[in-house]
Amino acid sequence: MIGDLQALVPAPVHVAQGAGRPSVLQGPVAIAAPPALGREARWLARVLESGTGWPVQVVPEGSPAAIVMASDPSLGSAGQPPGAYRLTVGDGLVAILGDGPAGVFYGAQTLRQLLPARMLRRAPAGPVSEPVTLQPLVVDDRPRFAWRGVHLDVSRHFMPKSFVLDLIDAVALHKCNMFHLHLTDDQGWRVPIDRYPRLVAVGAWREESPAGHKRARRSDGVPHGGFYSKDDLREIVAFANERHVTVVPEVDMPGHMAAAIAAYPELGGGTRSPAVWTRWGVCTQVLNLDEQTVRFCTDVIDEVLDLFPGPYFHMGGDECPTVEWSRSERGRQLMAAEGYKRPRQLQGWFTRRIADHVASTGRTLVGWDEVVEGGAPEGTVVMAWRSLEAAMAAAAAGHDVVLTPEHPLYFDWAYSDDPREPLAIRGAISTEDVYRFDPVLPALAARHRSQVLGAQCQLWTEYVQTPRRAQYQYFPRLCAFAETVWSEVAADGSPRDYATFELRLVSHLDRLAALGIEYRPLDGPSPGQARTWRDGDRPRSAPARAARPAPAVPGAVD
Ligand code: TNX
Repeated sequence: MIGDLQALVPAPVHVAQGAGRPSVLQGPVAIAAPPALGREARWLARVLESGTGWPVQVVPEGSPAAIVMASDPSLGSAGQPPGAYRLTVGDGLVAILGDGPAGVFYGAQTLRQLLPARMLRRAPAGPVSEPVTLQPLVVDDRPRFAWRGVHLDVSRHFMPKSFVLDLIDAVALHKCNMFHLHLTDDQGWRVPIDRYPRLVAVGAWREESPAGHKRARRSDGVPHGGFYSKDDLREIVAFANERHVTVVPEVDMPGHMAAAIAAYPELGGGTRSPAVWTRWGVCTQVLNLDEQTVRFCTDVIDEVLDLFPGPYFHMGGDECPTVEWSRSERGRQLMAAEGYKRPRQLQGWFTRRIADHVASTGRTLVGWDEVVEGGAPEGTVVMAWRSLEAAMAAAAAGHDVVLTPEHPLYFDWAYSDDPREPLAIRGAISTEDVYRFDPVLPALAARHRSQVLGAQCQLWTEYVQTPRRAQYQYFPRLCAFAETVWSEVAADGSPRDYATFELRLVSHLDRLAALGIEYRPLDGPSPGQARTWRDGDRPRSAPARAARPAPAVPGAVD
């Protein structure tokens, strides 16, 4: 039994031996739930039936059932993020008590992890599954942070909808609850906007991409692109919603807009010939500050918010060079009219225009930490990516903060300096580095602690061309991340123990395998995942051993 308990990822707050006889699950299974938990009950019935082949039925509360779901608001407490639950196994029963639907959902996720890993498959592998005996136990659990986020960049490389859905499923299995979709950037626009059809007709496609590392300045000559339909995005939102995941859409502005400017050149500064960008990095071409351009942005936001009914809108705001503004007539006029001394203040002007509009829709604005420099309006949630100091500055300025530091939460970085690692933007961030990260920054004044909503891991996809490669970059780092945002640290403040996490992780990898997730093995990439060396794509910091030519491995993705 202890083996099973140790293998729960993320670790629950408390697990104790339960009372009574073991509980045996076998088909047919009934799940009793009140109407308010119908969605959670039907979801569990579906995944259980798929993975076991047992007929699973949802029945009204009070009916005889092997699994019972109920809400008990006293499990939660004021100031505590929703999601607390108690899972009790014993005397033939599995009882899932939650603080509400979220808690019941997480209790059900824990139940899935108590079953053999093969039951996470989408159909039974072999004859209908044998009965499963569960030893008596009580799991008491609750989330540590409200924002347990996973980010995906679908601009640099378009990722098919099927992959996005599978990823959201895995995000929910790990009890994360925010999914940040980076929908637009210099290299591709992925969300259709009816009022501006050229955004996808033109902006979703680029002629080619860098080959190897961007430093090599080579191109692959292969067109790339794609976009979701509005119904695809509605489906993604509904799928996430069923799993207690909120989708946060990002339309990055006023920088990172070359794809939109390629579609509508009048949005730009006219200093470069407009084209969907085919390089990686920071593009000096940005939105101009004309009133019509602000109008374009608010029009786009209206259509995006129609698709994404969640409480947040992310306006990006990162890496916006001001050279075009300083040189433009409009930029100079605005600076004089507003009495600005530095062109960076123009970004503050732009942010406030967007913020006013977002506020009028009743949503909360989110931005990368650069928005603080120009002066972001009160109430803006800040994602601190450049440094922990940026997080502290944002908190000191009164903002709620989500910690997204590039080290160790940028999963586009390589896992290690091993020359077999597939080509990555930088390195290295190990699963252990992620595990050791704690969103409670020791240097943050106690009075600002409650402004830390949580943390988020990012997958930028300049060097991540396929879903297989994305899975490699996420897993198992995402498993470690989930524990930092979900699981409480010891009451005495002692650091988390990576060795015991790794023991659980080894069993947890069987679950990922059953789900078909091509994670990175703990001892390094498999031959099919390892990189093939090509001229010019060696990382600059590659150690001497990289000089030895690696074998040409068929199936390597870059
Ligand atoms: C910085 S993080 C960026 C992205 C890149 C990423 C690569 C942020 C807000 N901007 O545009 O993709 O680095 O790691």
